[in-house]
Amino acid sequence: MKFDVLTIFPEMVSASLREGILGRAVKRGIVTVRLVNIRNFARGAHRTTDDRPYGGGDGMVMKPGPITRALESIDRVKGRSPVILLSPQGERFDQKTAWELSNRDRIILICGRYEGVDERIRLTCIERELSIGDYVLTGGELAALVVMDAVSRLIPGVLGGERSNLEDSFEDGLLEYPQYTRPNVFQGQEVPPVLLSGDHEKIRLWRRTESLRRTLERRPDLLQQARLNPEDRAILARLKRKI
Ligand code: 4FV
Repeated sequence: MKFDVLTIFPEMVSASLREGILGRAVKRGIVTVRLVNIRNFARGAHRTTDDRPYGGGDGMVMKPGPITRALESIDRVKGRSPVILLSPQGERFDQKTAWELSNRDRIILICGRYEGVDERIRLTCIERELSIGDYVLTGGELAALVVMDAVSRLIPGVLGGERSNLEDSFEDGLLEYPQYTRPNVFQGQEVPPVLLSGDHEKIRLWRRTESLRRTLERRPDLLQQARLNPEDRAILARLKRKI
């Protein structure tokens, strides 16, 4: 997987690409990230990438020229690699979108700053717009890192042996079950005995029940589109009776 990230703060992005699972994937060459500094495509003595909004108002807007030239500097086959703008006006980024994007071999991410980008960027360059949530960031870089992280961990070989992403939260539309590790008693709190039983069927059933319970309690909205089997429905009915 190859990411091209257009930003005026490349250091902000590269810093997070040196650590953890994403950093290891980059070191192993499973994921490559090319940082394109939009300011390198700005003109004028001060190489400005922003200007005052037409119609007045606070804040600044990113100029269309530098972003367009930065995008044109990338040798790509138009239409082959999605060009994605991170912004609060985008469609909500979720696990399903992460899986979708993980099947692409290349993704181009544009990070806005200030009040956002000139609208003509949307009209001419952007194929998709993604939001990581209904709040306003100071820039798109953190959102780009969220997308790169969530997508990269779905690429074979990135998570390595220690973890499969098949039991993730949202994998089947449910929240993940509670996790425990040693010691089995901590500050007087015991690990649920079933987890120490070695009875894999009992453990599977406990974990499924706890996933359904947690989803019912915290995110009942997810149950509508969750992939539930008859056993899940029976567990849910029992849980609802208890509430
Ligand atoms: C954002 C979000 C976000 C808006 C103005 C950058 C900021 C500034 N991006 N999901 N929420 N972007 O708040 O993706 O340019």
